[in-house]
Amino acid sequence: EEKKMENSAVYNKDKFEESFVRHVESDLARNMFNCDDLGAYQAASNAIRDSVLVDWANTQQQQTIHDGKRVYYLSLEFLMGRAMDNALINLDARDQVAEAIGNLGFNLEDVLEQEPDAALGNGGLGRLAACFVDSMSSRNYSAWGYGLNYQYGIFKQEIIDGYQVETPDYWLKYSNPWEVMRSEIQIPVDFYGYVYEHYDTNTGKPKKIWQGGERVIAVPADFPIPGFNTTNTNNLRLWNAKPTMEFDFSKFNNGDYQQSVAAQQRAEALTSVLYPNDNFEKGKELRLRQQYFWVAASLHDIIRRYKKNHKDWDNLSNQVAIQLNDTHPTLAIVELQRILVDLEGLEWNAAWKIVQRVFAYTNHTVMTEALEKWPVDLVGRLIPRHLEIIYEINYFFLKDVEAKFPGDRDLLSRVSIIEEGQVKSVRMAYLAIVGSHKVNGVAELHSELIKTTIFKDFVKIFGPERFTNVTNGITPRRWLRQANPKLAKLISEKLNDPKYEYLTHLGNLKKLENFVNDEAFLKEWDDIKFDNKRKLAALIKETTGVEVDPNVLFDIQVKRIHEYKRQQLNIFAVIYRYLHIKKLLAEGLSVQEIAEKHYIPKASIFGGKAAPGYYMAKIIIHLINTVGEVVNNDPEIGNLLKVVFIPDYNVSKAEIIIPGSDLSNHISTAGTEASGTSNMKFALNGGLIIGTVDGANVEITREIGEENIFLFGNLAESVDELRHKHYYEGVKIPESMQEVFNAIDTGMFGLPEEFKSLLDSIRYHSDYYLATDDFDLFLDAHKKLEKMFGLGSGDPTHLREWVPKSVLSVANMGFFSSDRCIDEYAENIWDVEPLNV
Ligand code: 26W
Repeated sequence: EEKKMENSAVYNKDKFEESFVRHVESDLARNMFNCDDLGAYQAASNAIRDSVLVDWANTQQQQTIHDGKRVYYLSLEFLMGRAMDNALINLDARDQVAEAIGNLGFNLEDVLEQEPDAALGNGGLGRLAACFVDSMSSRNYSAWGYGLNYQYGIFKQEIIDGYQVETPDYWLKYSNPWEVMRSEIQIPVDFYGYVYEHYDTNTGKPKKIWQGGERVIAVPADFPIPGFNTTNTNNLRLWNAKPTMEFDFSKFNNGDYQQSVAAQQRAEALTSVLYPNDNFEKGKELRLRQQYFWVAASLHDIIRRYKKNHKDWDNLSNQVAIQLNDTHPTLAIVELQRILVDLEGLEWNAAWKIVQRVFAYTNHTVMTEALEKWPVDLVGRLIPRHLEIIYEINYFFLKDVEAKFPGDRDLLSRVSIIEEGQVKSVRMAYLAIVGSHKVNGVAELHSELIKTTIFKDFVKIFGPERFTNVTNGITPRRWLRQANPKLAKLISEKLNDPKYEYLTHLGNLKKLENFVNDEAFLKEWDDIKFDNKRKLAALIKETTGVEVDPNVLFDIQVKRIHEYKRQQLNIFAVIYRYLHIKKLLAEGLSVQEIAEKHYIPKASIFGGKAAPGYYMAKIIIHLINTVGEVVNNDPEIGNLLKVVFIPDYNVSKAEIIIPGSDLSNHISTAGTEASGTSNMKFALNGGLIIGTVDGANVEITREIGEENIFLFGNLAESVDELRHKHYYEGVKIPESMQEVFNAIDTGMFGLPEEFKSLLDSIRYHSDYYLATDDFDLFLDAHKKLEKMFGLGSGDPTHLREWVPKSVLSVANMGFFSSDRCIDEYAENIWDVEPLNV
């Protein structure tokens, strides 16, 4: 502890101020008199980074000396959000730095606001990877993340006239103090070209040689990942694509210098943009190029590190565990086989056994439109040798299947890694399963579903042992301490835990149950919620212009817009509510009477991005906005109902929105949401959930108790039958929903044609996501829960019925820490233990 104070500027105000000024003067080349908040952010970040880098260097050195097994988490997305506040929290230096920054004439909150989000991800999968790197550092594992350093993150969303408009997110407008460029590391990655056979005089055998046609250089940007309450600091390595210095001399000699330079410049385009699709596969060549570039560079790096101390390839899986975050990095399996066979001269079978022991694959979706398939032609052109290896892997695999299940031609064609369809393609999920020793789903229900549906045949072939479950988790450092400092503090006081150790032992939250009858405590708890709602109301006012009263029920749905997540169900219910409030008003009831007897005042709050090419999702956004336009401008309705769409939902906004929720919606069609992770974030912040029996909602219910969550809707096991019924007997629209459709069709919310295809997908195209089957159940669940809410803060019903549920939710969320989740991966999949540096 004392040493900490001596060594590091972040624990010593005077030293921090000195360091800050030095960074202003020498890094920014400014002086304190013209240093604005942005300058202060950069100088402060640099000063904090200096401390992080000391821990980082020590950690890496210790890990190298120890020479134990390392974990490599390959993810095409890391949705990190802001780094500065997180670093201060994990270093336990926030108070000191806040004071030092104050002494220098700045306000920490304002300074933190300057940092752009690192939004290098789409949604759940990317944010999960970010929570995981936090937990891997905090739990003292030796683990690296590998990804791409996109110059453009997920697009920024503006809402113009009620429509989503995308603008580029050039997040590196100012230099990024949190990245360390490693220009000295330059890894060549080849594309295209051809394969030839060469007689190897050493072995007397023929050997395959791949002669690449185009070369790009991979240069890493490293992001230190400090753990909480430990000096363990891992590395997140994100690759940049750079041109080679090797010019095309034939072009050059032909006087085509311009073109030669232009071709070079294209290299940088490789890592320029994150693909904005979530749960939808669109086989674009540049995307496959990104995947191979990233995988080849990462494996080269991993193998280079291994070779420094090791010669025996059989030992590779004792030193290296590689986790594939979905199928996006599946080519790593092929690349490692190529390295071992073609470059290191191992025999095929020996190499393949090593490969299988090294890799494990996490599946995040059962939706078939999201499963990656790459046309054989494209793969063969881009990476010709890899296509040959894929064919060979498939050949040996199918041979084994044939030996195990002789004569089952149907089975062979069902499980073949190559799909013989209209466009012959590589099925990446099958390749990932065949090349891994473990495959996991991300919540119990999901892990069961993949075994009985999309991967059923593989359970038969490899046995159930290859398949396992690791229920997702979230980091309580960001999602409680950082997002909700007041609640985190109250908890630390109640648990008698001034050092916030519960943030790494989240099961300790259980002790909050002791206070569930303590009225003063409940009041304190509710006051914090009210305060968070005020902050959220301010964000709403600032981003939409709409004023919402923090006393009303905040009913929130924020997540990517997708038909399966059913924002349409939610907005239909809002319209239904509006129509019925209007009826009561027309009958002469006052707003007050309606609030007391029929519909409690509430604000329906939405947010989330639609993939730019997802037509239906964009219609849903438009409908939410036009409903808001009508409702919010209705002079009769007072605060009974407000409808807002917060533009550009991202990690930083989530940190404000989630703590301010009374109720959040996780209402996917049963069986479609693999896990969900925002459900965990909301519950950990004392919001109640209305949800379907889907994904992690099931386990959340088990942990917090079914009286503390509002579940509704048809179960996953009924979905097939209901779809079948819709298809053969037609869709039955419930009366309640018909009222809503009539209102839309008569133009209450703008031109009905604009919403026609959304309504038609339900009434004429089989209602695939079962909105009609769950609508009345959804309305019923609302009726039930609204009684319990009472009339918000101060109301005795509210304090007696609602707030205790909020406390009990938080008290029982310990299981959903990503620390637990990472420990499970470590024990059951990676076979690694923490290393105390
Ligand atoms: C190839 C296009 C594409 C892009 C992204 C396909 C699939 C994806 C992701 C796997 C989608 C995703 O983010 N899935 C979410 O993963 C979360 C973390 O496990 C789960 O909590 C969500 O339920 C799941 O939708």
